[in-house]
Parts: sequence; C-alpha cells; structure tokens
Amino acid sequence: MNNSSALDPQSPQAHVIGGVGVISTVIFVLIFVIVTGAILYALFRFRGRAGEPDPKQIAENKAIEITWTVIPFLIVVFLFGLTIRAMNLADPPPPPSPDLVVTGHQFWWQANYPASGVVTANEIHIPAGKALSMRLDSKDVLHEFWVPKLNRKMTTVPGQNNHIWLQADKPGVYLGTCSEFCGTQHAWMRIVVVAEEPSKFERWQQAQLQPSQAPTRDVAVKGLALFQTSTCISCHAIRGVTGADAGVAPDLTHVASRKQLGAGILENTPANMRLWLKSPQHIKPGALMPDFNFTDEQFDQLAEYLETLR
Ligand code: HEC
Ligand SMILES: [Cu+2]
Repeated sequence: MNNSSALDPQSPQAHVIGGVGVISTVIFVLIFVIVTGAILYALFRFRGRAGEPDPKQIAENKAIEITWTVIPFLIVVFLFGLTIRAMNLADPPPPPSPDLVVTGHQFWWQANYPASGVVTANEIHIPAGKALSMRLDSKDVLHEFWVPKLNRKMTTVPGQNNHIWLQADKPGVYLGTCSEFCGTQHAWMRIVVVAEEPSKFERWQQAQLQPSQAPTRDVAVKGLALFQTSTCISCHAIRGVTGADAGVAPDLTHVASRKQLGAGILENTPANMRLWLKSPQHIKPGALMPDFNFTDEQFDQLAEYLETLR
C-alpha cells in the first residue's frame, strides 16, 4: 500500500500548503537560472585573453545596489505574506472540544471520538469533505502525526495538547506515519485514514460503538477465557468483556474489522493474527507486547476468538 505522496494534496489544508511549496519552488528555480545564467554569460563573454590589459575597475553604483537590495527584499516579503496566508487558511483556531483525539504511544496510535465515545487504534475513519478538529497528545515521548496527502503534520507532546484540522476532499484510504523518531519501532508506527461518505461513516461509528459479542464456537469461547485469565487484560480493553478495560495497548473490541495489525507491520488476516499473537517480539522487536508461552492449541483459540471481534 503506497498512498502517501506529499506531492498529491487531497485536503484544503494540503492544497494551501502545497501551493506555497509550488510557488516558492518556481521562484527559487527562476533565481537559480537568472543568477547562474548571468555568471555563465559573464564568464564567457568577458573572458580575459593573454596580453590584454586589466579591465577598468568600477566602485559604487547606487542604482545597481538599490536594485539588488530591493528585489530580494520584495521576494522575501511576498513569500512571508504567502506563508502567513497559508497558516491562517490551514490552521484556524480549534473549537473548545475536538471531534477527534489522537494519542501517540510507542509504537501505535490511539484514536478517541469524544462525541460518540468510539475508541480505536491505528485506523481512523472520517466523513469525506468535512473538517474534523483533531487534538494530538502523547502518552510517552514525542511522536509526529503525518498523513502526507492530508497535511499538515503535527508533533504530539506529552502533557501538551496540539491541534490540527483533518479533512479529505473525497473518499479514499490515506496512509500516514509517525515522522518524529520515537524508539526502535518508530518506522512501524503507521496510521490509516479512511475517508468515507458521511452515511457510511455513520454506519462505521455505530458498529464501533457496539460492545463485543460473546463467542459461540467452542474454540473461540476457550480463547476468550484465556484472554481473561492471562495478562492480556492488564494492557488491552475489549468492551463487553468483564475485566478487560485497560487502556495502555490498542483497544481490541473491533480489532478484526481493522486493515492492519501492529500499526502497519502486518496486513490483518487470520493467519497474520495468529502470527502476531505467537511472537510479537519476532514480528516487531521492541514493541511493548511480550511474547507468551502458550501451546499451539491455545494460540489457535486466542486467534479464533480475536477474529470474532468484527
Ligand atoms: C504489557 C502489555 C501487553 C500485554 C500483556 C498484551 N499486549 Fe497485546 N499489545 C500491546 C501493545 C503495546 C500492542 C501494540 C504494539 C505495537 O503495534 O507496537 C499490542 C498489540 C496487540 C494486538 C494487535 C492490535 C492492533 O490493532 O494492532 C493484538 C491482537 C494483541 N495485542 C493481543 C494481545 C493478547 C491476546 C494478549 C494476551 C495473550 C496481549 N495482547 C497481551 C501490549 C500488550
Ligand atoms: Cu514515532
């Protein structure tokens, strides 16, 4: 999945920021061409030849000096104005209560929708065409939320709430990544933004709000029991499961409905789910989930149970 080019803006904010980039680049290229062109011209046109006297020396030329001060000054003022305009358009002040709170953890993203109460991880859904105000926080170290097509990027700082507006022009899946080094698995701290038609988004939200259903198949029932009696519940929450309400690891209430596992390191398939459970430290060394000493049968049970969490 490569859908994260910073040169393909897909939100009003990204268009404005991209615009500044394009205009500045054009200006810089023009300056480069004019300056190097003038130097090359002078080099060849006025080349000294053997036996010729030194050229006449000129000191002070008010007109030229004023020109080469005023032109760069105007260029800088123009770029400054352009930047201020982009900042105002891309970053209007946030409302008092955000639509979405995203918290960086080593090495995954937690997402909360305060108005509805939805809690999920590594995959956020948004209604296409609508600007969501998004608060960014961190549980541990600095991280940085960056979905290139939906700019802008923003650092998450423990104890300090930062803010951006998140919007996508049209439905689609947009990939993002942590862009502030945060530890061993920084490279596998991806986030997926799924922008959908508002009605579809509403359905997603309703589905996410449902607590998990008790499993019916025998293997999955055993998996649930194992989940409840192992240390899983000291890190993970599954709504609808007694005792499973810890918040230091991804919420698993609807884990099987997500596209990826381990913040992007595995595609979320039943086989990969089992692979992850069997040895998270092999798949994602340094991730904050320990390996467990279960039997193959027990891993089957856990995986089977987690697959029911749609
Ligand atoms: C010490 C805390 C801790 C314990 C105990 C723990 N986990 Fe995890 N788990 C994590 C963390 C942290 C992650 C996220 C890892 C990452 O992506 O960097 C995770 C990720 C997962 C994921 C992938 C979720 C996703 O959305 O990517 C699953 C599934 C999972 N754990 C299941 C379990 C099960 C089942 C148990 C018990 C056998 C368990 N975990 C025990 C901390 C824990
Ligand atoms: Cu990071």
